[in-house]
Amino acid sequence: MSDRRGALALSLERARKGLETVAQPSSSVSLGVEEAYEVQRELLKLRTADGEKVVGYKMGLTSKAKMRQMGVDSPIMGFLTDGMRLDGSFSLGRAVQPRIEPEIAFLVGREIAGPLPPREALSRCSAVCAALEILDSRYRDFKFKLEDVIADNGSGCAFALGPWTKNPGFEALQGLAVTLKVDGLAAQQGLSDDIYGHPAQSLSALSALLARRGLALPEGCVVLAGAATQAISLRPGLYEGCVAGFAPASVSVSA
Ligand code: 0L1
Ligand code: MG
Repeated sequence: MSDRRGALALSLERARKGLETVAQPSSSVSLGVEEAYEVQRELLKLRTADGEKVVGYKMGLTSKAKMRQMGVDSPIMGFLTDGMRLDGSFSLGRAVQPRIEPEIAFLVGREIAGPLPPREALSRCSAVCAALEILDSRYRDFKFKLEDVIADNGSGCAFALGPWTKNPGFEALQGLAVTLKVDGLAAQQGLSDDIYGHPAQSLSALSALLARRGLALPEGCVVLAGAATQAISLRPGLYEGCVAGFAPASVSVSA
């Protein structure tokens, strides 16, 4: 591990724990995407040394709008730990500038050692559910370049899952309405196709990103496929991530 990667990971982890923001690495060094993923890996080492366990992966920048904004044409990945999983509630005191977005999640039923095409990757998932992701950038004003946000684990903070439903297959996951509700009212609306064309396409891209680093998705692993709408700022209230045909994921947010 280079001192630089370790130092960047440590400053991001201290910022997360101390609820502070730090300067974007790109403001002083040129990292590049691969080195940014190495910083992310160092960050994960710090989290696992603290007792957290990896339970899955998240895909980010999966919508055309977010990709255009960042000037990229493919999504990014980050890790999910057991410490990030919510059991129905979230306190705003856990984050600096949290945002929330509705997603679709997969449960891997048989190892996905990529790169696998979308239908094949999806066929290895035993279950699907509606999900919510809470983002929290460790950079001031949520401003970053691509390598900054990769190093910062794709702004990952927390996630909530709805009840798992047996994987209904590729066609059944196409064109589904995805809604973010706040206190029962629709705040954002999109389609499952807004997740990189199809959520299974995002799963396939994740399998390729991991394979490039010698990693696979093990049985039991959770995958957040990506957001179908913009993320909105988090305030106290009841949030529901709804996907047509699935039971919602919900989180009650307190001050
Ligand atoms: O999950 C995501 O799409 C987040 C990717 C990073 C960019 C952001 O924080 O919006
Ligand atoms: Mg997300």
